[in-house]
Amino acid sequence: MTSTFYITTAIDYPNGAPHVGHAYEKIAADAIARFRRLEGDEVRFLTGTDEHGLKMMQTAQKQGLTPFDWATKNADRFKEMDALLGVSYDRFIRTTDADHIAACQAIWRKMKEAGDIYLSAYSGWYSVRDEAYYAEDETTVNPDGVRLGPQGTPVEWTEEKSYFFRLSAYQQELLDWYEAHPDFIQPESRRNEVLSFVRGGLQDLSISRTTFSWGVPVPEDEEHVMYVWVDALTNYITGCGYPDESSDSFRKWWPAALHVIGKDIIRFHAVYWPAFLLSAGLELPHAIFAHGFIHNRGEKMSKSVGNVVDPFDLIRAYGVDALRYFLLREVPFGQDGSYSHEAIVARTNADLANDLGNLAQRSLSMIAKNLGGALPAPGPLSEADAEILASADAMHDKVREAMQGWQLHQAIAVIWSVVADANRYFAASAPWELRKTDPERFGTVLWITAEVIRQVGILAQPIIPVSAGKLLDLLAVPADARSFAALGGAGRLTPGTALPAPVGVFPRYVEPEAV
Ligand code: ME8
Repeated sequence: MTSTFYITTAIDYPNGAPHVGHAYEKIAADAIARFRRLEGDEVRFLTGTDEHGLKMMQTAQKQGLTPFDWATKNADRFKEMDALLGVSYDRFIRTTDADHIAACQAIWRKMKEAGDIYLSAYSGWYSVRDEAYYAEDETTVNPDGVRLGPQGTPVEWTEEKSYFFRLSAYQQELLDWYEAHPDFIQPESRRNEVLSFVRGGLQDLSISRTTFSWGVPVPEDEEHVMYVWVDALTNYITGCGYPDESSDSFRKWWPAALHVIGKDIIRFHAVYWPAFLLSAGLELPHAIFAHGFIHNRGEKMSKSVGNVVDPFDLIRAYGVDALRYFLLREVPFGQDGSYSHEAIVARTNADLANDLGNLAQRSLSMIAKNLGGALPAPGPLSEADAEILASADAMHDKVREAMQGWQLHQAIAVIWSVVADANRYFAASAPWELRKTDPERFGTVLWITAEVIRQVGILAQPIIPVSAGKLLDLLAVPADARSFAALGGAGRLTPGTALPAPVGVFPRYVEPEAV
């Protein structure tokens, strides 16, 4: 029986070009989406851009563009990045899309009907220059007695009409939900962080603004636009058919199986979002996974430091699959990780070019040269043959287990440990000697090696889709025999199959000056 799996990423602020952190999240969500498709699930994968808010408006003004044109220009860059990375989304949502505006207004009305939205006043230290409110402890008083915000601009005590969401009413319901659904917030460290925040008490949330207009108008009170997070979070339900709750699409996909987000926005997703959904009478997503941050050589990336890594540069320098492999293998999913040229070169050359690439190249060339390119038939299996075949057959269960906790790096480790075993098996079997001394064993060793590579290729598709596809092409695995259903004994390579001439699939990275 196939099940449905609806996965989403955060929607990025298109207030500039994408950086490697944006790329990382999309790659990870894409790997999970591809994994579930290969497991046989029906998958819907949503990503997009979060286009409203004061900052978007301000930057657009500086560029001499309308906010919408500025957002479009950058949203196009995000789409271009996704296309290059092979991000297999089903919809790229923009929060300026007409159906999204309708969805935001619909959920707002539901929350209002539930008695959870009320008009009051928002007060705080307001900087006209920054167009932002600051908390008392973010301000300082200078020697002239002028109070300044964190950017050094003067602030005044200001009160503004604002709609509030009765978040305080949801404290217990949220805590009960977290307790009843221990996997709702992952990883564990983030769950604990959210639990202690909510236990500390929740204050009502200001959810509208009157100081700027670049946002979704509040229904029946167009002086206000919605707080950008009400608008942004709602994308997850717009993306599957809301507000038409009785539509086939909404009933099929909602609640989402997984929201993949970064650790900095866990509170919005694990506290505000479920409270909005509860208020609107909608079901809650099954899980929220917060990944860590990618740093540049251990340092936080920031525009002012000038160390922001451009994903387009990385793709050009290393290739898409090397980048995908590196980020997913090197960074334990849920923890912070670091990017450096040396680390990506080391991974690419060791794991991809040497371990998997050479094994494929050596074994397939032997078949091409000595057996006319036809897959040999295995003879009786030795203990070593049976052992490596059993390890290959056992990968699927282990990978699946790792993926139950979204441990992508662990899933890759399982596959590459079999690659390492296969290399040892190949070296110990010394097929280059068997060729003359024992042709039957020669065929057996090559068939076994090819069969292990087939299973590695199938399982590696979510991680390195293009190269894994090429590897399976070299083994003449038909398109309909590449899903996980063909793993293990179900899809063994057929002796006698004519293989295409082997070509290298995983190029070694060579420093440009060394070429
Ligand atoms: O937060 N490493 O947008 P955003 C890894 N629009 N991930 C990173 C990162 C880094 N260095 N920097 C950012 C927003 N991210 C909102 C989301 S969702 C309804 C609205 C992640 O463009 C970040 O954690 O600032 C978030 O998940 C995503 O990139 C978009 O960040």
